[in-house]
Amino acid sequence: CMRACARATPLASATSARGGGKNSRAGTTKTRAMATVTVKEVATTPIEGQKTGTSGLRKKAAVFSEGNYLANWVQSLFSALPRDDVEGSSMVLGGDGRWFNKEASQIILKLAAGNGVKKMYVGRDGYLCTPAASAVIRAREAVGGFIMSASHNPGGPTEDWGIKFNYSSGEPAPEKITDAIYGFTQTVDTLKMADIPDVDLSVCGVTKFGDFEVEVIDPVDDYLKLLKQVFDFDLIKSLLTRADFKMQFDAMHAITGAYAKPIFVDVLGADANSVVNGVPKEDFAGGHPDPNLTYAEELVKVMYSADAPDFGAASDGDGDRNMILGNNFFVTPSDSVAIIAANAVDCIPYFKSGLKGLARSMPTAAALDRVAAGLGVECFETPTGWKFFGNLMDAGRLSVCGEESFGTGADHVREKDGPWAVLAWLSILAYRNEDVPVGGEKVGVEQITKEHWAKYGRNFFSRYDYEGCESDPCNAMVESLRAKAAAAKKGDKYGDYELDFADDFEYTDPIDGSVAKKQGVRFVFTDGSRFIFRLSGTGSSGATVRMYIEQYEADPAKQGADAQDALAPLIAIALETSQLAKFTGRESPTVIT
Ligand code: G16
Repeated sequence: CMRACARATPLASATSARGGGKNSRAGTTKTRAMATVTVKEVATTPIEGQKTGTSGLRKKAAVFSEGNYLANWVQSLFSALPRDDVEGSSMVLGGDGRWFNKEASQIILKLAAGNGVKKMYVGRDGYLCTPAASAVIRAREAVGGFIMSASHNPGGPTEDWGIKFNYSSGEPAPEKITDAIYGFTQTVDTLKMADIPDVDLSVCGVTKFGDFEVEVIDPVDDYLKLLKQVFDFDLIKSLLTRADFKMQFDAMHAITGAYAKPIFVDVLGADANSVVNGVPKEDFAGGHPDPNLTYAEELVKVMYSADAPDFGAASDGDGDRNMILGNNFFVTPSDSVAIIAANAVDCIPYFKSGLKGLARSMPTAAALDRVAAGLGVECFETPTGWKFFGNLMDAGRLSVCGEESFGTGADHVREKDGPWAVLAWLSILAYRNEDVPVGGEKVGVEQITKEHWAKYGRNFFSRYDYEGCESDPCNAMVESLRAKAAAAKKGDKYGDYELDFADDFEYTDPIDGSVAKKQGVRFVFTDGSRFIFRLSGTGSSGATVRMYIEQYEADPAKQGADAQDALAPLIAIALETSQLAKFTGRESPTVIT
């Protein structure tokens, strides 16, 4: 579907100015000639608070769509990147299809052209799920890419919007870049906007403006090609086409709707009804596209019914998170990554020569560490945020990693990958059921998980989220926890638990030596049990407190307990130590995982 459309904008004859430059009012412009595309220098003024969080900049959509809010950040990004990286480069643009992405795409394209980018690859309709964006950056050898998404946060004019930049290996920009962007947002005074018309993003093809070109690409192609290299599609197809196997994938009206039918149904032969909520909507149909037990309630209801499918999965707004369910059974993300890692070499061709290493974020339960020990490979404990895995992958020391926040992935891309996690589980199920005749006793998600616990032990885990709190009392609570951790001593008693150590997690990147401080206050006990508190870095307003609880159980007779029951004493201790109710006024969490 190539539509070559060469439209060279005429050279502007002069570098005329109408009040542009440093001290001029926002909104006035001056033009200057640049190759064959005219670049306007639009005056702007810095906007407060454009600091990147755990994953990009996230704010209310109304904030982003107002004035130069987005343009200021994007211009600051171009100013922060080395000139040689930007000039003449290729970049990628896509997003989760939420409200304002269409307008934002046009703003970003004009700024890209104005700042010297030569070529932009854009997913059709502005669509690219986050892992696909990472795949496209790598496949097209782009210098980086923009992902327009506030991830699992709701979308629409009154909800959230977000943007992040991934660098040339396809990974979220490291903090040294995001810090530099923030620096420029505090002084930005000029936007370099190419004077080009809006580009039709609804049709694949190339549009040229002088030296600058925009190529609209199919959002699925590069990514699907990569997934076919990673997995044994014939093996997965043998499972999905069995008459006695049923799956349900819930795209939550978000971006994986654009991927689920082409991949699961069209290529892998799943029944068309196995994809639900599969059409991406700008407001996610009013839903909260966060695949957890609270927000993916439609899927949870089906998977906990009498007639439940064998396998259930959901993904989030931008397709990087995943939730895995079996028939009346939930797999915690911490267990999920451990089980995938334990089975990867047998079931997934990409890993057939072995795993280089494993990694999890600090609050993620340590089930993965036990698999790493069993396999004899390194296991890294990083701060929350996928960006911390990238260096390890680039250095060839990490194959599979995951986070308790429903993120699972591998080094085929540099993002967590929802569809990949689903295909990984389907690969394990297909492998385990290869010799089971149709109508026979199939091996299910629950059996695979329980066998894993029996072999490695079970790391009971739960996370409590207190969403939409006021920021100041939450900050005060974290400060008080820091003080308590600093004063705590090895051997201190917390109920039946004996303290091993307490600290505020700090990470030194083993590859580049960069240090990330204040990444979560943790109290770790001598039996490996832990509780951890940190504030979310992905909200768009207010504060969200996350409390993480973990306890190891080696005895198979006790592994079947409900996690909330098994963890109740430690939860009570964590709530008491933190004085959470007193600080936040909250008696109960908004989400329990
Ligand atoms: C982002 C990051 C993840 C992180 C998650 C939760 O995910 O990419 O690495 O674990 O946020 O972060 P926080 O606890 O700070 O809210 P996503 O899916 O929102 O991009």
